[in-house]
This record gives sequence, C-alpha cells and structure tokens, in this order.
Amino acid sequence: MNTTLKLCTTLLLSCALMTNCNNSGKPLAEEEKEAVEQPDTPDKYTVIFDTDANNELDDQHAQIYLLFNGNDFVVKGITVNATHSGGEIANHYQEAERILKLSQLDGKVPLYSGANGDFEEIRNRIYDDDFDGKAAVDFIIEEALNIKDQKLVLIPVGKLTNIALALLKQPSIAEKIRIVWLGSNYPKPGEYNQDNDIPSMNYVLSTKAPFEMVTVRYEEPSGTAAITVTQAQINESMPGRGPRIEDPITGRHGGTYHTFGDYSVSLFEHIDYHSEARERALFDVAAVAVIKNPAWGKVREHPAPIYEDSVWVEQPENERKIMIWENFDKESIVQDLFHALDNPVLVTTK
Ligand SMILES: [Ca+2]
Repeated sequence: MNTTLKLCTTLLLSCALMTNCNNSGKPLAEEEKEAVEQPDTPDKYTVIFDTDANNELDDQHAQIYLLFNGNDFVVKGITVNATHSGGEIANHYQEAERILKLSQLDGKVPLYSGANGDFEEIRNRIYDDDFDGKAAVDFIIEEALNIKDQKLVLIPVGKLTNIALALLKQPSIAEKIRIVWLGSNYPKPGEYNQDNDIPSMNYVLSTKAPFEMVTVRYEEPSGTAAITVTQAQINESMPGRGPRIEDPITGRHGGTYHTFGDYSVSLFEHIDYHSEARERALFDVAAVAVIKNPAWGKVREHPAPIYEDSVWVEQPENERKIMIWENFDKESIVQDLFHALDNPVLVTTK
C-alpha cells in the first residue's frame, strides 16, 4: 500500500506539473498542493529503539515485536538508557542483549550503551572525548546525519536523555528525525519515563524536531496504560512461543530460556501486581504499533506545552506543534504482538 501511495503521489505531482492534465477541473496549483500533502509513508520505517529494557516487562515485549516486524521496519540499532527502577545502565544493556539473543539478531543489530545519568548532569560534557551515554548519543547523531529520502524514526520508550543530548550536540538532526516517545500522562502530571528526566523532555519540546507523545495515563482508558494483559493470559498463551534458539539465555531472574514466550512467562512471574486481576500494561509495545499502523491509535496536533513545577503549562500561541497519541486499539495491538511471535520476519539494518 505504501508503494502505491508513493506512486500516486509521484503521478499526481507529474500530472499537476503538466498542462492538459487537470481531470478534476481544479486550478493546477491547488491540485499540486494536494499531491504534496500526501503523508510521508516509506515502504519501511528506518528506526532506532531507545529502551530502559530492565525496568519492567513491556520494553522486552516491544523490542521483540519490533525485531520481528521486518516487513515494516529497518532497525539501525538499539540504544539503552537507565531509569531508576531498572538499576545501572549495564543492567539495561544486558536485558536488551537477552532479547536480541532470543530474536536471533545478537551481533546483527548493534546495541549501544546510553545515558546512566540525566540531561543536566551530562549536558556540559557532550564535547568531551568521553561522557556518560556517548556511544548511544553519537550513534543517534551519525545515523540521523546519514539518512536519506526519509526521516530516521527514534522510538524512545524510557527517559528522553539520549535523544535530548543528541539534539543538543548536533542540532541539525532536528530536521532528519521523527521522535515517537512513550511517555507522559499529559495533560495530567506525573509518569515514570517523564519523571526520570524532566529537563530532557522540556529540551526536546524546545527544539523543532518532530515529536509525538504516545501517552501513558495511569488508570485511564485513553492511554497505553489500558493496553493490559493478565498473568493468566500470558501463562496460557506464551509458553514456547517464538523461534527456539539453540543456546538459551539466562534470564534476569535466573533460569534459562530458549524462546521469548518462555521468558515472557518468567517476566510476568517476577513482576508486582496492583490488582486482583493480576494484569500489567504493555505500554511500550504501542509506540512501535502506532508507527506500523497509525489506525491503532488516535493522533492530534497540539501547540507544544512545557512542564513546569510539576504541572503541564499550555502555550496555545506556540508555533511549535507536537502530536499526541491516545485512545488505542488494545485488541489489535495485543493480537499483532502474538502474530509477530508466531510469524517472525527478522529485521535488517539496511
Ligand atoms: Ca520502557
């Protein structure tokens, strides 16, 4: 469909530029404008996934979902960031590496260590020979500068530190990237990813880089917090699911696992539940899903607000716009995750 859309765009443009080719009867200038406004939908989205992999259990499901959607994504690499519940950066790196092994892409899709600390701690050191998060930050910059014919889609699903540092160090990447961030309870305050590094989020909001917030909204039906699965559902459907690897991984809670499905059961076994239903949200999966199929959420444009003194402050006159995602199609997203595990198409880096 993407190819068809592109072709139509090209044809319309060519048509509009020729005389005697105005089938609609509209002035040529108007027809040309319509053609130019067709959305930018490449055949495959070229992405970097930036994850605090060791935090809960949704990052791992989002990572495997991305890596098994090779018809829709080219994955240049995975970068990690450290949020406080998941320990130091090495723990996040190791967890992302486990998922790479389970997807049979270890050593094929590069993995880079990102910021352990936060934006304000690191920002004055970004031109040093070495600094906290350098490997990830420089990788993001390099890939953004190299991309041609489409935007590099950054999918941060933890704090925004690596992305903000990359934009600070090389501001020209703003026009080369599209950021789809899983975070915030907007318009309400709070939220884990956001609160792990608020200045990094405000910095991204202050730039011109296209920025989309895939909202979390704890305990509300309109956010990704509503995309839940129960432990019973996982125990019933996940065992043995996904390709079987020869050399098993050792899980973060111990035990050895040959398939992602078996590891998923372990992750759900070792997580805290806050309700009798024993359910957890797959938040981060949604950030990948709405890029693949925008119909699985509702998106709207909004003048960029700023977050000050623990509240969102609206700036209705702000010319800088952001996109806000909400009201997700939970059933389709969860179904597509299972579909990817059963029908994996491994991503490539080119
Ligand atoms: Ca996360």
